Amino acid sequence: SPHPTTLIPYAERIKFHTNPTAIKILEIMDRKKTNLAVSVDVTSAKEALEVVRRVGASVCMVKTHCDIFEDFTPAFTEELLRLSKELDFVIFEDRKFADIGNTVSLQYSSGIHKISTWSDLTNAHSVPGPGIIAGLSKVGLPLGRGLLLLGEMSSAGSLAVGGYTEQTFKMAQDAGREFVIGFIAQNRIDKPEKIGEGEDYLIMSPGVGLSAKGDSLGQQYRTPRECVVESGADVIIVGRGIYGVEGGEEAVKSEAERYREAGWKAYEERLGR
Ligand code: 5FU
Repeated sequence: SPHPTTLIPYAERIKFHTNPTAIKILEIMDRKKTNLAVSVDVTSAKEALEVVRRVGASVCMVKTHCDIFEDFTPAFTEELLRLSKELDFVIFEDRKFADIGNTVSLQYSSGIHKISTWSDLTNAHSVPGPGIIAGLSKVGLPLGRGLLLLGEMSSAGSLAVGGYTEQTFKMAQDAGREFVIGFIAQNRIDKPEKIGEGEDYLIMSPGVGLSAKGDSLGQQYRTPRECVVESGADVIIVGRGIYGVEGGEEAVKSEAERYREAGWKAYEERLGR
C-alpha cells in the first residue's frame, strides 16, 4: 500500500511544517506545478546562470555545487538570489557536510562561499552523529534555512543502506523538524510505522534520467515515474539530463519542461487524479 504522505497534496502538507524553507518549497511546488529540481553542475558560474535563466520557470529548486565553479564570486550568488525571486525557486547548495559540529558551522558560514548567506537549503551526512545537525542549525536556523540528511545515495555500492539509513532517519527525528526538513533518499525512508500523525518529511531523489540508465562512474538513473509513483519521492533532481542535452539553449529549456511534465504527471498519478 502507498505511503500515507504520498496521498496528501503538496499544498496540504504545508500545515505540518514550521521551517520557512520547507513551507516555501511546498508553496512553490503547488503554485508552479513542479516537483523538479535542476542541478547546474557546470564549471562556469556564468554558464550556470544561463542554465538557470532557461530552466528557472520550470523548477521548484535550483541545486548547486558552488565549489565546482572556476569563477565563483559574490556577484554569482547575488544574481542567483535575484533570479530565485524573479523566477520563484529555492536554492539548494548540495554541500554534503560531513565533519564535527564546530567545523561544519564554520564551513557553512565562512570561507569564500559563505553558503548560509545565500542557500535556502543544504544537506549533511549523518556519519559524524547529531553534532553535525547542532553545528549547522546554530548558523542556519536563525536565518530560516533548512537541512536534509543523506539517508541513501543514488550511486552503485553506496554504504548508506539498511541500518545506516534507519539510524539516519532516527537522528533526524530526534533532532525535530525545526531545521531538518527531510532527506536525500531513493525511497520513503520515513517508514509509516515510525512516524506519528502529521510528521511530514520531504524526500528528494537524485539519479533521475529519461534516457540514460547511468554513467561510467557509478551513477544510476530512474525515471520520474519510478521515483515519484513507485518510490514515493517528493522532489526529483535532474542534472545532465537537462543541462547536458544537445541542441543548445532552447533544447535545455524544453527538456526542463519535459521533466517537469513527467514529474507532475507522476505526482497526479500517485494522488489518483
Ligand atoms: F546525494 C546525491 C546522490 O545520492 N546522488 C547524486 O547524484 C547527490 N547527487 C547529486 O545529484 C550529484 O552530486 C549531482 O549534482 C546530481 C546528479 O546529477 P546527474 O547529472 O543528474 O547525474
